[in-house]
Amino acid sequence: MFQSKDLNVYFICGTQDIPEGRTIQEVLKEALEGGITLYQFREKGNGAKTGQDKVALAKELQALCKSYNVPFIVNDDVALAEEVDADGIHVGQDDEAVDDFNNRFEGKIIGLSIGNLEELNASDLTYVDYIGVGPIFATPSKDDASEPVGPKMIETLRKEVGDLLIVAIGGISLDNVQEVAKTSADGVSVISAIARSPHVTETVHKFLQYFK
Ligand code: TZP
Ligand code: MG
Repeated sequence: MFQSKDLNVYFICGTQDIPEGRTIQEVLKEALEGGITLYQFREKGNGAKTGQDKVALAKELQALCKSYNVPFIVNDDVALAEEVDADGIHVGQDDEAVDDFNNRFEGKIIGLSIGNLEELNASDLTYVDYIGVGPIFATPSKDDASEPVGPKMIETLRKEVGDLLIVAIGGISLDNVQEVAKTSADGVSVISAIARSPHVTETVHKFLQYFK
């Protein structure tokens, strides 16, 4: 059963997010050692793998997650999520509509990005297990990110969605996570503050402290 604690420290990462001199396998393993609660494979942008290379990498990272009992979620790529039998799929507002694929993801985790009330009102959440809300702060990891909405957006959307799980995303670091932890968000989605940390395991430990 997918629940609030599964979203506490949700690590998102693709090869494009890894600093020079490191590998995604190394960084993910250290993040898993630290106790990340969910992992999303988001392979997109400059230098990202495609085709069979992407499939092979997904399978390798999925096996790593499995050995730590951490669910493996695929970003955007519904076909890949199906091919590797991922634990779930996360889509944005411009990706394939949840209504079009939900019947192929029964019993799996479905996440949807929502940036504001307008997007919320335009979204059917019937089959959605959690929403990703952001960008909360300015982010270095998404070229087409919209303007930051601030931690307040969590409460604005919380009033509308009731108990639906919410994870905050965008620019979240150990310097500002406290502001997010004070809201009703169930957790934080993080790319750079974990992927670029010189001490990944320790950084994850520190994030976890805010969601006990
Ligand atoms: N969606 C909204 S912001 C973002 C995504 C994928 C990037 C988050 O990365 P970071 O480095 O944690 O700001
Ligand atoms: Mg997307």
